[in-house]
Amino acid sequence: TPAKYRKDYQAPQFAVPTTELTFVLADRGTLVTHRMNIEPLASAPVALVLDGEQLELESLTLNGKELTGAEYEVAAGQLTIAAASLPSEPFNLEIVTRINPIDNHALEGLYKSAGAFCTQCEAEGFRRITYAFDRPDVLSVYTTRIIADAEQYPALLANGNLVERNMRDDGLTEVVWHDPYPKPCYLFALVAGDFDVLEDTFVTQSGREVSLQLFVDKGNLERADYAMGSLKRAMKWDEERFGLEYDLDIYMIVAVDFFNMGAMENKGLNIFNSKYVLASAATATDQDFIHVESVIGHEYFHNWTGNRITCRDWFQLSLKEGLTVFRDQEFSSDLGSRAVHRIEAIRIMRTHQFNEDASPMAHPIRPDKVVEMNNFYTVTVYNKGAEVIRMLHTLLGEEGFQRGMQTYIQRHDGQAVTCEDFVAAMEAGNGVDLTQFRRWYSQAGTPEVRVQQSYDAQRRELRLRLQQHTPATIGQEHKQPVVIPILLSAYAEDAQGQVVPVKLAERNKQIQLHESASELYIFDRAEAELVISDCPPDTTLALLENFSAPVRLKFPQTTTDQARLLGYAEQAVTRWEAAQQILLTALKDAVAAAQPVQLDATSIGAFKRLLQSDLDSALIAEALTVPSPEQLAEEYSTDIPVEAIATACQQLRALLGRELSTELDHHIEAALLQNNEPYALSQQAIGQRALAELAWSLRLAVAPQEYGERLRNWYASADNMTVQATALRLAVHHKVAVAAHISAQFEQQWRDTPLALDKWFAVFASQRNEGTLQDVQKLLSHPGFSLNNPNRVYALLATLSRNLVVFHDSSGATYQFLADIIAQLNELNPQVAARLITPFLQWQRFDHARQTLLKQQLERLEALPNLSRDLAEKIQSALH
Ligand code: BAL
Ligand code: ZN
Repeated sequence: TPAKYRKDYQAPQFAVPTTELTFVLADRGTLVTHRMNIEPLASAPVALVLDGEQLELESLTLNGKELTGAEYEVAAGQLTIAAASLPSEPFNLEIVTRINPIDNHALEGLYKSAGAFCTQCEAEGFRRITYAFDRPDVLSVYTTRIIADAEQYPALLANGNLVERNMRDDGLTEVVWHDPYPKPCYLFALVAGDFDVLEDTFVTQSGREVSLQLFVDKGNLERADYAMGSLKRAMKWDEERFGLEYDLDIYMIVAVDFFNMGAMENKGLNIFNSKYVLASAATATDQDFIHVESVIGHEYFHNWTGNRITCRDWFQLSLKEGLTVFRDQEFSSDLGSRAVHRIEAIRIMRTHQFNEDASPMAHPIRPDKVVEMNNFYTVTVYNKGAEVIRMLHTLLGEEGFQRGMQTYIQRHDGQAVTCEDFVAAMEAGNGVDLTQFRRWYSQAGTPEVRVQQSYDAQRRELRLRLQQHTPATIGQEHKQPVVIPILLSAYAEDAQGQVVPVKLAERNKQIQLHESASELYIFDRAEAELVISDCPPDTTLALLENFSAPVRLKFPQTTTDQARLLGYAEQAVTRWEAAQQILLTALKDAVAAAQPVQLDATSIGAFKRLLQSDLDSALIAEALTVPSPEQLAEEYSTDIPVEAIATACQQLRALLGRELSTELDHHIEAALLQNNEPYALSQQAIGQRALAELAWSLRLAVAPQEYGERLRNWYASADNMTVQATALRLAVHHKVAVAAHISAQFEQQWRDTPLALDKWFAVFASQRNEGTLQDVQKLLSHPGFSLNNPNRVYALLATLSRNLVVFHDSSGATYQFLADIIAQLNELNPQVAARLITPFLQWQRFDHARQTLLKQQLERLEALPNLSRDLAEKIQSALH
């Protein structure tokens, strides 16, 4: 499988000022006519090479004259017209191909599912529609004509503005769309179907009225309101925070049930996985609502960071994705609880991104080598990419960051550019030098920062010794020190015994004040020493506050210090962090000693006070959430002790459940009372439900049967999916006697609502016990399940593959089961197959017996006939 390298980039040799596409839609034989107006750019004549896959070429016509077989060649996914057959002046090329949307289960290019046609072209799907310059740096103005039966497909949509809609003599309808903004082909979109439409308008800050249309499957209108509201909030927020206004007269969103990704930012015509559009209190959880808002925002924000300014090549994906994730995170944080959103982002980094950094597929946020681009839509490119943008924001401040953004947009609007261009714009907008900062773009792996502190009582000096080191990753043996912004603060007792902040910037010139409530130290060498003078004894430090850099911090602290931060730190995220460190340390100590988990009285006292405090309920719940086995596993680079991890996590939940029983029972009673009030999506109500879930889960870990009736009442009296799904999960996971009853009710109520039924599938796949695999095997033949639908596969099978304890069952049965599934998906939908294989890749991090079993499955998959590029790249990275 040939790889592409970032260093080999070459500018395009042809420009395509305009493109006309005509589709005559048919299930098996859609006819695509692709006319390009092409301008040669090279000084000498060169061959014209177009990408194309799974196409039937009908004709090829240059300046009105059909080319003969001798003038072009079709081979290995490319169509080549010899230089000698090309004019040196601009020319027109017309390509007619036939494609088969209904048998397209890979869901790339044009496909038909659930009665509607739709497209997915990013990254390289357009080449499955027609032969094309399928690369993001060839921008063109598109006109799209769709010919179809309008009775069957009343909605015939493409990018831009509708310019014509006519009935033809043959009874078919012809529509023409024109998008005035030049775009790469990955942003092309077409939809044809029969939908219900929710319509609204938005008036931009300059007074233009934009028509908003949201297309959903018939009968789903009442589940579309929240998405529409989210879109309007996103449009307003981008004007207010970034000064960016929408640029077309119409913005359309279509929700479809078969979609590999979350959503796609096609110009003026977003296509969404219905999971991120449809939401009502009855069918969606609090988390679903939050995700709808953030994904709607994310795709909308791409209009500037992605569409108006796009990527030069796919190695630059983080240019648009890291930046747009940062923007959607800020959107959610400005509208909701900033601390809770930050905590979710930190959890994703520590569990999933650190995991990827420790795997053979580790890559820098700007990869250097790619076999299958679809494999690089990763937590590294997206989420670590957003953390890198966030560090720039921390270093430059909000004003400086916005100055850099303005420079970026002024310089590059309408262009396809690189991550380097973005960093250069940030430098120019601020008059700073980011030379060393650029290493965040080129180095893979998670840097480790070790900090040791010592106190000299006589001189009243606190000394900090810092070291940083980034472990080797495949292809990158030696790493350079990176720029690590460390947000920090310090606390000590005053004369009255009150815990008060200690200002560090007054005590060390290298530490600066910062616009957040923390101070800032920039650690950019392999080693450094900080001396804090005139420092009170017993000062407690909070380091790397707000997870100010995507690094692992190794900073041993006593529980006294951690309890102090938990009780008194000014920043909510720091309090959460302190609680989590107490829990994580208890887990690691128990695993290391092969002893039951213990917590000291100081920690328990701090947790009790936390539960009684008037802090945001959501934050209390986050603080007391026992780290997952998956997160704990990331603390071990090799010989991950699977069983000991599972046991420790379980014991810690039971320990908290026992020690905090009075406080937790109080929250369980409050949860039952909350059901008397109608569902509300306020921060307060969301927080109360989160805290209720925590309270139930900790108490059920101690005495599952004691709570059975109350749990059933909680379920039965709920008017919303959040409580229903939580009660179902708790009942099943804790094997409460009422579980079968609740499960049967849930299945009965939601068997015809696939997105709701997905929650039921996921509950069984996320159990942490021996029967889990058998349950999942049975559910494969449930009438609501289908391997063809990515959402079903993610709910049941990706959930299983991410379930550390069950996936790594020592018998190897889950390995075998999932490898069988992956082999089937290899034929059906390689992108989805490649997502499921992720946990196999880290075979070297487990004991010898598991290594052998995992490797066997990888080798078996490697030998598959028709092994997809997606799987081949990942398997080969793991085995060779
Ligand atoms: N561009 C692919 C989907 C997304 O990140 O918005
Ligand atoms: Zn995106």
